[in-house]
Amino acid sequence: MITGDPPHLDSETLNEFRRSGVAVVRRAFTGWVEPLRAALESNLAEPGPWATENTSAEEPGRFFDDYCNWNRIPTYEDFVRHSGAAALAAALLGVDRIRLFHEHVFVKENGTRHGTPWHQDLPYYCVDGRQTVTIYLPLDPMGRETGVEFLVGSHRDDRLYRPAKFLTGKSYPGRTDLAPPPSTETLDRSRIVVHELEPGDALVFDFRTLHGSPSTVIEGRRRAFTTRWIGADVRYVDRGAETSPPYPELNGLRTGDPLPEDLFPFIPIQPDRAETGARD
Ligand SMILES: O=C(O)CCC(=O)C(=O)O
Repeated sequence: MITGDPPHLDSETLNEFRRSGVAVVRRAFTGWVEPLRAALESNLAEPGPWATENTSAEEPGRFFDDYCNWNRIPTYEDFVRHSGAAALAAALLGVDRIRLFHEHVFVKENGTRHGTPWHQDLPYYCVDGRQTVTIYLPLDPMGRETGVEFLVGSHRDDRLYRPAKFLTGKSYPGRTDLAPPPSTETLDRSRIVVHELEPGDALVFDFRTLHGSPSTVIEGRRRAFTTRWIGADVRYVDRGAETSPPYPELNGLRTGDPLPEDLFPFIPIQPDRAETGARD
């Protein structure tokens, strides 16, 4: 197990996260890059039940994503419990108690030009609430051409867009309650930000922040390990349609119900140097 100080969150980064809905904590998890790369190889060798992958002969390269494997891949669980990610998430949200929603990995191999559609994470999920943050940990360098783009401040725009499948770009069935997301062409370019990232940096963003990535050809590999974190205000929501992750175990819950702790554990927060404060 890797130990060490939890990542330091300075007040500038915290304010940036609150204002923009996205920020970067540099070199937050550098010591975890090699162990997570190795764990991801085992995940690729043995995908979970929800993994998706492009198999179309017309599309070059390989796009792979998978989630909800943290309790079967020991390094993923170690990261969740012992990396200080929980403390970082709690500090970003200004909460005392933090729980894991799930982890999610993305792999684009050499030659892939599979973009990620503009989306917010929240409408994919069977949860709702304001205390949400993803910690996105690149396992390869990510330049501006291949990085994740964000619409700054969109977490505060008070609108959610219809989710689309990452693999096909097609809308989730039955989600006519929401309008389709805007395209790059229709977005206000002055609000788009993309951060260059090194392996081990932590890109942190709100589940409501609009983001996507371009279909630039990948040179080498582009791997990322993400963990999604939620505070106590986050509850189950019945979206009346397929969600991602699907969580069939939650069938029977009703909107507003608390989430079961065995699936979404509270993670004890280690003493931390982060500067925290109540979230507005
Ligand atoms: O890596 C990407 O291109 C997309 C990642 C993403 O959409 C996410 O983590 O929510």
